[in-house]
Amino acid sequence: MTLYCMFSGYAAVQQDKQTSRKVFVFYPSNFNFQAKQASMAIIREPVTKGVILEKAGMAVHFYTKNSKTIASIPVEAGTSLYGTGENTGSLMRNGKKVTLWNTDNVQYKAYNGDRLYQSHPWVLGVNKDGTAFGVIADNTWKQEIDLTDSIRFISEGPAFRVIVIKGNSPQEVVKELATLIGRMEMPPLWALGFQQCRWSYIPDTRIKNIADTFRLKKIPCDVIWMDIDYMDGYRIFTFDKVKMPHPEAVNGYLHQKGFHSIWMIDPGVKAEKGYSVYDSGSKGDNWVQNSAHKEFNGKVWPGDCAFPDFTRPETRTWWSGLYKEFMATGIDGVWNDMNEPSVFDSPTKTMPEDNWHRGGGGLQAGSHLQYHNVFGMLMVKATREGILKANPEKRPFVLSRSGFLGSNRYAATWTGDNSASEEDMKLSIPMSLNLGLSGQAFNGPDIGGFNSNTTPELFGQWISMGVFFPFVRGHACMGTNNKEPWAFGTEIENVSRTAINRRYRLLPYYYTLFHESSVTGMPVMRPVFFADPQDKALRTEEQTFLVGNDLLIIPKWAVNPIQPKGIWRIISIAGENSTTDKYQADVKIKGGAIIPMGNIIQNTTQYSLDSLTLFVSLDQKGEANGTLYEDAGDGFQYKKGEYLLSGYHAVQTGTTVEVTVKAIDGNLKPTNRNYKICVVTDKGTFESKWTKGSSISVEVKE
Ligand code: MIG
Repeated sequence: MTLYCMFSGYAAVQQDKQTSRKVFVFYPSNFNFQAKQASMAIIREPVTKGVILEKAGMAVHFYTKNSKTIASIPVEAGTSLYGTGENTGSLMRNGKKVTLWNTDNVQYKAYNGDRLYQSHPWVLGVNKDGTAFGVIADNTWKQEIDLTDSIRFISEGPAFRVIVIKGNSPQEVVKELATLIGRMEMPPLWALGFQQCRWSYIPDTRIKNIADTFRLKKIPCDVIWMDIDYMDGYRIFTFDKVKMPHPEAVNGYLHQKGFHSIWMIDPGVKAEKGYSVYDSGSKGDNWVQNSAHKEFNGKVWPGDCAFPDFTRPETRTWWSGLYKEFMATGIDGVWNDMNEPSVFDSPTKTMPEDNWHRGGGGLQAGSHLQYHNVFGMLMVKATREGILKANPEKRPFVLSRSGFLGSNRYAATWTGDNSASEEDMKLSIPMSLNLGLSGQAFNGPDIGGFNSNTTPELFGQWISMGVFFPFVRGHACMGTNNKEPWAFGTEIENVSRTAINRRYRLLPYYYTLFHESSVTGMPVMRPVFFADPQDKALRTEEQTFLVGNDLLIIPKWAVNPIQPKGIWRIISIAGENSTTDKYQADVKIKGGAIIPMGNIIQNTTQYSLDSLTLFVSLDQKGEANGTLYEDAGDGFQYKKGEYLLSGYHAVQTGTTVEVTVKAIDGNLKPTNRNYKICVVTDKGTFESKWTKGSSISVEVKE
């Protein structure tokens, strides 16, 4: 590795021969290589070859000021900045300041909403000409990202390295980010369905009633969530004897009706001798310590709690082990909440900064100031390992509230405690987009809004666009009105059913996108400027969004959204006519795209590709292309080749449109399925008959 001095730092560069992506690593001159420990964000170290730094065309200035360590990257005028993780505010981040200090920010109100549950020391930049770059500040300490006139990372820790990615497009840069920090693992198919939550469905009879109502009303749903009140006095890994006497019976009931169940586990362990989790945790010396190196206690739901020191490998192993019996009750997924960690009786609402983590396995011992931001990520890493060990044949599903750059490797996320307001509904689009641009593809908001009562109008609007996010869950705070799809009267019940049906019909497309994301790191939900990074008019568009490359979602409330150039045609997915509907979002398909759609089903246990509809929208040349990924929907056989990637190609000849199907990759044999093609043209939609075989055609003539 050859190092060249520039300003106060050094850099080395990695170039990927296949693509135009390049990675530059900048070390400040006072970087302590001896103390260097494994990066928490990066799991694949860039291979630095040594290239003359001037070619980076970019400088990183390192300096200290007011005892803070700063890395500053100048930004050319006209550059659009994104990323910075979970944010309120606009999609484009220019001019913003964000604090990276994971915070239980009820209602996004404290600190002007610029300090939320997650930390991503990452900025994506799109240059004037549509080429792009990204910057990682590779440290976990409390820090600020200041984008008021350049990109500045202002950290409370020691000198840190900066990694710069350059690429021909923002897509290239986001993919390279995922190469460095890791991609999400393929989730189980059921996690892509509609999910219903409330704080809390209790007692157990209420859970059954909610599940029954979904089936009775024919509103598709895949998951029911168990919030904190199922526990015995908020003791994690226990069940209340009166309100939840038979968890295995509840899970059995849900399974039999085609639901999966997700149950909450918080990090705080009630500090009470005789409680088995506390006893076994104490025996293994597993707790975070205070500055005097004694067990730290802080109040959360159960009262005084001890907190596992997830920086210790032994503690993570102990924590993983707790899931064995828990999962054996038939639990399908785990929700880790409060893992910033949130602490009620502390002025900072979290642990003191001088609390002590002991590390191990390549991690130094260090203060909470150093490890606070990765507490949640290390927790869900251990949770994921635990549930995988408990059910080795199943793909784990973990939802985490807190996170750090790279926590997408272990868990999906939601955007925390939003409110039932139009503002928060609209905000959910740029929030989810920036999370996706920061490596966290599997995310979404509480649909309907968590805090305060939701009006029928708001719910109707929210569900109509919320079903197109990667993670689709309705949730409600204790004490608020009922927020199930049927709780707002018949009109909104029907609106919800149609919206959710649209999601279920699109599952083959979503599953294909999740597969793509797990392979390349591309987000599932994408900003509109991805359609044309050179079109500056699209850079601030945040009322609408893309799903993959080929669907454009336009909520009913969007006012003069800016649409990418080219052909975009409205489609009807589940019988709706969005052009006249008061609620259903317009869904436009790109010219040149083929979208595979399934039938309306009530949950993913009914998922079948035996009859598949291909929505075709021809480009100017009269052609279109699409793909479909399929596998068992759960388990790991796909890693051994048990999957099938199919390609669809459409051509118009005269007034005939013909689609041919071919297998592209994977060992699964294509089934002899029924296809219908549905060609969307400017003159209307033309449907073929159901046809078997690998060639389907239809006449497109009135
Ligand atoms: O202090 O478990 O964000 O989704 O319903 C509140 C109860 C604790 C916060 C989560 C919310 C959840 C609630 N939790």
